[in-house]
Amino acid sequence: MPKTVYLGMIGDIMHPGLINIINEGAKYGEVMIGLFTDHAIANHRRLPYLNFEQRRNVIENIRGVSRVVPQDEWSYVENLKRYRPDYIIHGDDWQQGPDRYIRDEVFKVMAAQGGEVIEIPYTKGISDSSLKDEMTSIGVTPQTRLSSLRRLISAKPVVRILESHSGLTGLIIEHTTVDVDGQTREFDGMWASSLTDSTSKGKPDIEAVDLTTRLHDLNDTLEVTTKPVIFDGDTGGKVEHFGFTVRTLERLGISAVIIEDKVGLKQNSLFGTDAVQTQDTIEGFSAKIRAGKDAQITRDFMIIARCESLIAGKPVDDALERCHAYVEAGADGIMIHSKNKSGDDIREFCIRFRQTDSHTPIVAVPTTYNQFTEEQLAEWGINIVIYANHMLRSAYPAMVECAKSILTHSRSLEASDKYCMPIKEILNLIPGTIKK
Ligand code: SPV
Ligand code: MG
Repeated sequence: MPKTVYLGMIGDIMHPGLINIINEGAKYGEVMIGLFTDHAIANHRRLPYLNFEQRRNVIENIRGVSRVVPQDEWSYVENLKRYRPDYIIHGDDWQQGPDRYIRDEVFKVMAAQGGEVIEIPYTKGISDSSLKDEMTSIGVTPQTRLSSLRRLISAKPVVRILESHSGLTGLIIEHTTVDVDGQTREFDGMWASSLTDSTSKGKPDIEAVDLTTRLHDLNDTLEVTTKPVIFDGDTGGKVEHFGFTVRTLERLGISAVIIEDKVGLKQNSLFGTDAVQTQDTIEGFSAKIRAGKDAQITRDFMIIARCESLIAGKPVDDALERCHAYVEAGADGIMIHSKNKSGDDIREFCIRFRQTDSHTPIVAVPTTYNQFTEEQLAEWGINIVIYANHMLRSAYPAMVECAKSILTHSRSLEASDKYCMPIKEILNLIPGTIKK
């Protein structure tokens, strides 16, 4: 019986370091690749450019690989117990950094099963993630970006989206990471908010900034980012126009549009019943959803129906009736909105919605009920959490304070020290800035 050698990998981008480790493994026996699924990767790294089947197809055809099996967790334990390999091979880079605990687990399981761990020197300067950084700087195709939202929804317990209204906020969302409990966290994508698109132009959020203008500006964000975008489509306009909107968004590589079931002059939902919030009929809004679905070209684009019943002061029953009807009409997801601070109405809605619909993605915008964590919202059945306006709301007070400080002191010394980033930092902020 030939010995088996287990090698876990993401296998997104082939490079000499991976070929080296496969060749090293083949010296000990038949190499079994534990290929990480999107689910295994989603909470630890960015999703691979290639999906699982594409990666499997590439890896299976590499000389020295005998078998490819899915590894569905970041931890190796389950697969090592299932396949009981004689060896596991890994680069020695896991001795340091957040994945150290993974190594400890592997040593324990292999020792218990009478197997052996082989560590080989890490190929310096080349890794999947450093190559990915390079690729990020090259960009992304519209189709890859578009389809990434659906992949994220199926791979992650909750997809985390932050509002962007400029290339700069797009860059913040693209690159900001924090380490929490050994895991790297980042945002999964961007929300093109009608509120912040309008506000950043000094205009009210009443569909006064037209689609062409918003898309023109969104292009700045698309040029410097690779993550998926969910577009706030307001009411979606007239039924006859909505199909054109869908096609335009698809062409740009936008992953989803959210349209709300309101008619007449749209006013921001967070006014609640202080403003006139008139909802469309179920039939009328369903016809708009159908018109969008009929116009759609790709399989991956999502039309998400936003229900404003709770905003308009109606009961959860009304929201449930509408959302089920919208799904029936073809909506790929629903967004339930509320300005209630307790979150009780959203929680009740989600739990009751999930009793009869276990799979349609639910989107929530917890602006007022912001005491709940993403994990708690996911427990209610929510799949996508949108932080809908926080980039603009945090920047504005800082700018006002800076302006006041300059006026007060008749100079910028105080403002620079207190409210401004160093000049050196802003000069180096944007990738591609050339230094002499
Ligand atoms: C937006 O961000 O424009 C939204 C969400 O539509 S809300 O402002 O809460 O209505
Ligand atoms: Mg809006």
